[in-house]
Amino acid sequence: MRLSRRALAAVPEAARPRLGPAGLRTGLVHLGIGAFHRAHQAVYTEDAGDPAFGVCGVTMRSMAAAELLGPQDHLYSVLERDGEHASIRVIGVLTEVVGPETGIIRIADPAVRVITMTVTEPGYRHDPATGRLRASDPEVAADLAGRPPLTAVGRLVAGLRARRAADAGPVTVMSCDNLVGGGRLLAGLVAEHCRLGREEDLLAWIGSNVAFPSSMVDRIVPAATAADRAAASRLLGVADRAALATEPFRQWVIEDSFAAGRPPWEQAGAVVVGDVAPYETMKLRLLNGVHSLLGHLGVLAGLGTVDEAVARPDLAEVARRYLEYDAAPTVGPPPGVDLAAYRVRLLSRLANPALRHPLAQIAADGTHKLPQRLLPVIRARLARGAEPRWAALGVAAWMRCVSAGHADDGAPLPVTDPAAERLRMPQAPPAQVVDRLLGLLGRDLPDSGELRALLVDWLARLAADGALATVRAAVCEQPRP
Ligand code: CS2
Repeated sequence: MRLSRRALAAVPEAARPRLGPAGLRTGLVHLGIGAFHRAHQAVYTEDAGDPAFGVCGVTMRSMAAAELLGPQDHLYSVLERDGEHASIRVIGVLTEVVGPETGIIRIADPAVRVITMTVTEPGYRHDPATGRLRASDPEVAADLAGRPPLTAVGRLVAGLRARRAADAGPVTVMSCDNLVGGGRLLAGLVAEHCRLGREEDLLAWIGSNVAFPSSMVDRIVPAATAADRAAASRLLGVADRAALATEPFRQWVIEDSFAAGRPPWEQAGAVVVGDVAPYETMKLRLLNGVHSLLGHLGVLAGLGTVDEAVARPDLAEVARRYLEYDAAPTVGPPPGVDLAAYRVRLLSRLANPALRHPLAQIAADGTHKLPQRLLPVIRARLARGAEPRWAALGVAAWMRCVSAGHADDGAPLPVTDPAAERLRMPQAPPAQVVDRLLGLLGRDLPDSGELRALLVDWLARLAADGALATVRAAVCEQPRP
C-alpha cells in the first residue's frame, strides 16, 4: 500500500501529520519544492499549526516532485537519522504541488500572504561579486523579452505582476537559500528585473506592498536515496516514494519584516529577530565554509561522503583548524550563542554516519558558493593582517577540482557550475590558474599578493602530492605565527 490520506490509518499514530487536511488552506506559496524545503520550512510550517498557512509547492525545474507527491495526496515522510537512531513523521502541510504557470496564478490569490523560495545559489542568476542581476544571461534576457518566464526572478516578478493586477494586497517574499543578505539581494534583483523590463509602476507597487525579509536556514538534507525510501517505508508500514532523510538538528532564524502576517513559526522553534546578519554570517562561514573545504578536498581524494571525510583524522583536523583559526575569529557571535560549542556540535553533525551526504553535491556550483562562504573569511583575515591558511586551502582545492577536471587518482571529475566551461584549464601552471580563477570569484581579491602566494603554494602542492598527502603534511607544519 502506498502512502496517502486513506493509508494513514495504517501509519503508526505518532507518525501521522499534525496538520490537515481538515480546514487546511493555501496561505503560502513555495518556489522550488525540493528536498530542502520539504525537510525544513515545511516542517516548521506544519508545526506552527495554523491551517490558514497550507503550502502550495511550485516546481521550478522538473515536474518530478508533483508526479511523486500527487498520488500520495501530497503526503511525504521525513526520516531523522543520527547514527543508529531513526525517527519518522509524515508531513501534511502541502496542499498541492504545481508547475510554474499555476504558481504564478497562486501568488495572485489574496489568501496567499507569504512566498518563500529555495532555488539554489545560481538560481538567482546574479553576479556573486556584485549582487547584480546578470542581464546578459540568455535566460534572463529571454524572460525580459517577454516569453513565459523560466528564471526564478522572472517567475516571481510575473506572480507579483498578477497579484497587483488582481488587487490581492501586500505579500512577503522570503529567500531561504544560503546567501548573504538574501532578502536585500532578492529585492534588488526583482527591482532590476522590473527596471530592465520598463515596469516602473510595478516596481513602485512592490515598493509599498512587498516585504523581503532575510532568513538563515540550517538542516543537512542530502538527496534521498532508495535506501532512505526503503527505511522510511519500513518504519511507516506503507510505501513512501517521496520520503526524505535528514539529521535531527534544524534551525531557522527569520527577520521580523512581514507585509501581511505569517505562520507563528516561533511555536515550532524558529527564532524571529530584528537582524539575521550575525546568524547568517556564523552559519555560512562555519557550516557552509567547512562543508566546501571538505567537499573539494574530499572529491579530489576520491571520497564519497562527508562522514567518510571527517572520519580521516587529518581531514578532521583541517576542518577543526579552519573553524577555530580562520572562520570563528571573523564572526561576531549572535546574542547568546557560544561559538566554541557551536563548532563542537557542527563537527559532530558532520560525522553523522547515517546521512551519507555526498561530497560531490556540496562541491557543485563553487563560483556561487565560495563568495558567500570562504571569501568573506579570507577578506576578514587579510584585513587583520592574519593568514587565511585553511580557507585558502579550500579555495585552492576548488581551483584544483575545476581546473584539472580529474581527481587525484585520475578519475574524471565532472564540474557542475554555471561557469564550468571557463574553469577548465588542465595544462595551466598553478600561478596561471590562480590568476584566472581568483578574478572570477571576487574582483578585489587578485590584488592581494599574500593571498595569491598562498593559493599558488597550496595549488602546486595539491597538484603534485594530491589532497590527502597535502593535508597530512599541512597538519604537521607549524602555522605561521
Ligand atoms: C551544503 C548545504 O550543498 C551544500 O553546499 O553546504 O546544502 C548545507 O548542507 C546546508 O546549508 C545545511 O544547512
